[in-house]
Amino acid sequence: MDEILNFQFTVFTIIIEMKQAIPIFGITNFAIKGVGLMSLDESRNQIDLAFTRKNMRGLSYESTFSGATSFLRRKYTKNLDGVDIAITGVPFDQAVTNRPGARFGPRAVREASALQPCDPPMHWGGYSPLEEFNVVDYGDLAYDYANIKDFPGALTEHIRTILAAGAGSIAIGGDHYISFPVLRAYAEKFGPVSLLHFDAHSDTWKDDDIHRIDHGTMFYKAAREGVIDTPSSIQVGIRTFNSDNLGIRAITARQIHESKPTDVANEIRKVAGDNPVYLTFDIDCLDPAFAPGTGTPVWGGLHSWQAAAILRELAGINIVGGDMVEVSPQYDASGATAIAGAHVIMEMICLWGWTRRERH
Ligand SMILES: [Mn+2]
Repeated sequence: MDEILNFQFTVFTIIIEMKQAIPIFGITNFAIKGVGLMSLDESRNQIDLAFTRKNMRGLSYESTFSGATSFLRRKYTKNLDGVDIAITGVPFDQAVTNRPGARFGPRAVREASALQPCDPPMHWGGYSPLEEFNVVDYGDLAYDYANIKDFPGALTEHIRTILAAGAGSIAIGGDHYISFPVLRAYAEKFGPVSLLHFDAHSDTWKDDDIHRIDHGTMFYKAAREGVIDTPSSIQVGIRTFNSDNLGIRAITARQIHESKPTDVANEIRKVAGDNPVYLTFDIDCLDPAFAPGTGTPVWGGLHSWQAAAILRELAGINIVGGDMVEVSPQYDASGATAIAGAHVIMEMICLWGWTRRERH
């Protein structure tokens, strides 16, 4: 057995040396270092880092298919001391207009994320936010499923607690209504934020009943309540008609298909300026071919490479928090939707960390 392993290590070392000599396909020496022999060694022993991890930082070499599935194998904790980003699940889907199931989203996305924490993310030039920042899994929001009227207040308080500790939050939905109670907490701290909204739908349908809990009208309410600043907000990937979008700039999916990711990112930067940006990503922004597991799919959407490239091109934007919503695992036969959602959140972590790294 040892001989076989030694042989494999020798071959592996030669491959590493070759790649170091010829840095092709964007493979950098730094990235290769991250998948060296040590990771194979550690993968034999690491297990359940979600609760055995001693440190909030660091990659994970735990076998992707085993162990407790916190988001990106981060430490599960309710202690926010020194935390930079708290990932939190919001398993709520009582606001949907069509297919339910997003309450199971946080679990599916945590499981899907087990593929990602063994390397620094690709296309960030060796930058490794999981090693530079304290990112934890703060667990899920607790709420009374049969007392829906109490849900918004419970979620606002949950996020308020995270922000008061000096951390940023990234919520895993849940349906898209969850963004509204989250935004209320952000507005308390930052004032009206610029909403950077990836979605097939505008979610700004007129609805003057503040007590209605609806995942298609909450940004109308957020605008009316003044928790988002509409002139500096922008929507990306829209492909459903809305005659009154409250003056919010929208880049349609077709416009994205007919332009380059860099141009889309530049337009977003121009609209958002240096304002605090809250990034909300409805997974149905992606085409149903890439994200079938969602409640209200619409054809003609973004390819996952387009979303990945646009997000990467936004490096340096003043992001203060975010969410990824509407993953509904029972319509996600291949698991692709949850995988896409986990990648979106990794990019949000990169964006958040990149901004702190550049500015502080
Ligand atoms: Mn949507």
